[in-house]
Amino acid sequence: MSLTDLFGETADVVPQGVSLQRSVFSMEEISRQFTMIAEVLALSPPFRPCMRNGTPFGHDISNCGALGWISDTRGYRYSRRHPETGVAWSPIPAALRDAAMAAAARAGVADFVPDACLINLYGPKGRMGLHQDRDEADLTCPIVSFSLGADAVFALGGLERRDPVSRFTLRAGDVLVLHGPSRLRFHGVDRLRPASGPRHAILPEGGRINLTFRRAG
Ligand SMILES: O=C(O)CCC(=O)C(=O)O
Repeated sequence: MSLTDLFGETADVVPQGVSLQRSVFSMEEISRQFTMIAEVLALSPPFRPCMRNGTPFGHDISNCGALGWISDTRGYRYSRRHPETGVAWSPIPAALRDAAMAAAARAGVADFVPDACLINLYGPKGRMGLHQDRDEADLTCPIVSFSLGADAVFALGGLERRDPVSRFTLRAGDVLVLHGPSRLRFHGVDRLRPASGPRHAILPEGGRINLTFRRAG
């Protein structure tokens, strides 16, 4: 049985620790979120990270919050400063932080206070390989992820890379929380449906913005 089936109508059989919250944000709220993100990006401009072997990522990122996730030839890690400007990240806008805390609470996690928000800026051909989020100090804190812009085909696996992967669509306004026994599930983005979803000047050619809130420190 795939998560597409599971998430279709029968939310009671979604794996423990996976909370898919559909259409949490209206188009007006998404538009306000785009504005907040644009303000963050004016202070913490998008940059293209690379893997440890020097291969550049396929998309730009930035961050807000006390800590920001970066990747370069020294590996994956959190940093207090933008790797190119050397300036501290701007704070997580209060409305976004509150929305992330509310999403965690709906998933059953009452005390989540994010100190890091990774901003993934996918172009129309954006994707992200299957991976685990494990650079955070406390891996018991949830991951709260907002989808904005184009639809994405999201891949969710198990706790081992070789575990079966289920795929389902994340649309603008959807929120996904991974917590508890699902906190370390492998996950990734197979592809976008670039013609879908709301557009914004942040991504003039279309694409998707993902905000991933974490407790990093
Ligand atoms: O774009 C997404 O929905 C997933 C992002 C993600 O997995 C990550 O930033 O670690």
